[in-house]
Amino acid sequence: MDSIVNQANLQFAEDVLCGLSAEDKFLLSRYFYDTEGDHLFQAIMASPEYYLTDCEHEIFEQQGMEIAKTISAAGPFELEELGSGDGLKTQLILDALCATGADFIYRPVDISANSLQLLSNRLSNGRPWLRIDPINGDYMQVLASAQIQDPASDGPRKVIMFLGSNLGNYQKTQALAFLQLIRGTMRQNDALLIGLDLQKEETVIRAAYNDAGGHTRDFNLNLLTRINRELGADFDLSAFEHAPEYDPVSGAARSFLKSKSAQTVYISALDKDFHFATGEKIFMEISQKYNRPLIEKLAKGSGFRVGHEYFDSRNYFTDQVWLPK
Ligand code: AVI
Repeated sequence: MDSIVNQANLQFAEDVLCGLSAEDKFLLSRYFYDTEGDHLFQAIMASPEYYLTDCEHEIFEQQGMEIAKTISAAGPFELEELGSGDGLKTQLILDALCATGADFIYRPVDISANSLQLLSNRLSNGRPWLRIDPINGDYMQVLASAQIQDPASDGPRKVIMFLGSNLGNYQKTQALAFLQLIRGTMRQNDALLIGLDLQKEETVIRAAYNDAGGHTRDFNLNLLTRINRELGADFDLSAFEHAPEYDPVSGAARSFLKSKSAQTVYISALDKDFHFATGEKIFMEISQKYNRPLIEKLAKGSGFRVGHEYFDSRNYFTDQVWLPK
């Protein structure tokens, strides 16, 4: 590989090589989130079609007190949030926990040190009671490491939060493995608060991943821009179109970029050409939508039982408290 690849983007280069060399081309959605990708995701969340954020916000606004009572009933705890993001929803839970007199420390885990700093500042402002202890790192690695206490220790009880239907961005087997990893760090009195997007009318889901403002399209294309910039590629963005799909049988919403013509893209960091046929697709992201049997299967398969379920007024989204079986 060319000298353009430094330590930081070696993994990126390897993943792009692997994805674009596959028979069915793919890129990993975790690479969406560079600075521009973060901005575009904010724009998606603010778009009228992207109902997920509003639904979860409504659940926390309307039922935050009940959720707070449920998760704090078993005594003092650490609240560990995986992929904390901008914290707009989290603050509703934190305030509800404070109102119920819960004894807890908030530990947001995020890959971006900058986001964590902003989050800490925002949440601390006006909340002198909040004890916050951020953990900077990839949450997979953090979970696997000792930073989050191991189940054999006798540290404080913990509640892990994984919101926003982020689980849906994992393929089924990966999602199960991830939940098993979480379960492996937990003891009997711990709990998982998880947000999951539900299967619903097709048109609603299709619109959420194909907003009229074009933010989701730009979010996908931005990954090609990132490859151009960081790996010295010559993707012509105008030669690809955003082509989302939804399969109501499996509940999988998938995003693809489709090549508008037969073309060749050169990536200098890999010193390699990649050929695209007319209509050939690059699989970009899965956003799994759930139903009760799927949820039960995931919970059971990873050693949990569904303890409490909360829904928004349209039954589009659910936040659930899962307990170790
Ligand atoms: C972060 N994740 C839950 C979003 C989703 O809905 O799958 C990412 C996203 N991709 C396109 N729009 C939103």
